[in-house]
Amino acid sequence: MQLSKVAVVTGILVSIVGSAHADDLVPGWVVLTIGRVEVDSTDANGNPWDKPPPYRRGNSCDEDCEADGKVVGVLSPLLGKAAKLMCEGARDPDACKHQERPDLIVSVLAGKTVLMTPIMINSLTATFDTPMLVPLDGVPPDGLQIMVVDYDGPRKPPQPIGAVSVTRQMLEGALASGNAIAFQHAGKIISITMGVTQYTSSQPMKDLTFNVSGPPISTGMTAMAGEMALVQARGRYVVNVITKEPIDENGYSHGRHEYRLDDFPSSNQGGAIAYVGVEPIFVGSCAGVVVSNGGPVRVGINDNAPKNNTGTVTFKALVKWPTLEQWRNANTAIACAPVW
Ligand SMILES: [Ca+2]
Ligand SMILES: [Ca+2]
Repeated sequence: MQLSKVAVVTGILVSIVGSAHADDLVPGWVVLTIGRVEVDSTDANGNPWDKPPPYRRGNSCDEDCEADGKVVGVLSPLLGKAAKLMCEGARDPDACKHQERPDLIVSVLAGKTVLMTPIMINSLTATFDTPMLVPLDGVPPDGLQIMVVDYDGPRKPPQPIGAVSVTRQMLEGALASGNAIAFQHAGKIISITMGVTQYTSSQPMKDLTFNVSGPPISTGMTAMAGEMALVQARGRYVVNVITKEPIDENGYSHGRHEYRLDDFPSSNQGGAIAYVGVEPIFVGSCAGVVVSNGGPVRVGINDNAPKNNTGTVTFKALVKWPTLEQWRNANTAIACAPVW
């Protein structure tokens, strides 16, 4: 997802240097770890989660190739036929072997904030062990909504399997007792467990130099869902070997589209970028975001043919806990000021 909106943070620009810290126990913030999930093999109507072949392709087990063909076929019957054949041809024979097994994602919802696990393909049971950062003050009165869904591909709404509510009292009780929070039989969820631990932040700020002639590189840091990733960049380099036009970390808007990374089609070519897991973040001089999907933090520039580029970008990256207001606007760009 491209971040376009900037959160209205009350007058304070976030900066990395001002937020650097050592090992910290952060009172009022807990880590909710989604553990083991088991679900029924049929939906509420007694049907399998996914349709049988040929309604499938790639990792999207519920794709309807007939419908794809008909949609495109409105423009031209020949194109419609081609679209249907392409859809069927793209099928991965193993991706959807088991139509009774859903493709599981667990989402944690609080107001506008959505935190998510990775996907577990073709699973009636799955152990996620996905940590998520939750502020006790951010838990709505009726609790966090924990939703288990079957992911049916990017063009369909996720198919609900079941949902449970986790209240602040449950989180505090689990934290005090050390016992997992467990639910049985909620919708088509057979069971779901989650652990609660105190949040401690212990990742120091990372400084690194990126050579612009390579693909994105790891920073060695990992952000969990609900944590804030802050990245700033500075550099002067060349990505166009013909014109040799020097650019900086903001890239250039007249750069050619075909040289941009697939994940940054509308961001300046050559600009500094970052990924948290699979989540793309355009950095430019500085960017901050509370992430929905956790994962390793990588940095690079928006260029899919970097081999002949020359120069370097200096990055600073920090993963920490956000403010309550920032957490409540997860996945919205946070105004960020570079300090060198
Ligand atoms: Ca489905
Ligand atoms: Ca599915």
